[in-house]
Amino acid sequence: MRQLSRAPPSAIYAERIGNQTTYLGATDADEEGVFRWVEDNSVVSDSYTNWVPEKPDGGEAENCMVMLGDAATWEDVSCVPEAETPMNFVCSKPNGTNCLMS
Ligand SMILES: [Ca+2]
Repeated sequence: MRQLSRAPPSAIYAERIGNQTTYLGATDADEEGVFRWVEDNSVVSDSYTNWVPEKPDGGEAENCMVMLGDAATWEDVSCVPEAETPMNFVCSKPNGTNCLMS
């Protein structure tokens, strides 16, 4: 998953994902209220953040961080998307390699 250490290049995200809500790869499932990147378990608030004001606020029912396509801000949502609205995701990879999913 894509770990953000700075503001995302908005033009690239806008081109690739448009206006769709996208899973960024951070969760507070292990410790409520402390979002960590799945890539290396580092705490999100130790780097760049862009939460919607008053977010995250979903408690134990919302443990996955998403970026809202229209504003590139973040919210906490359920990690189990509804079947009719599958979740998009962003990942990064070195040139010449495949993007691994787990
Ligand atoms: Ca939570």
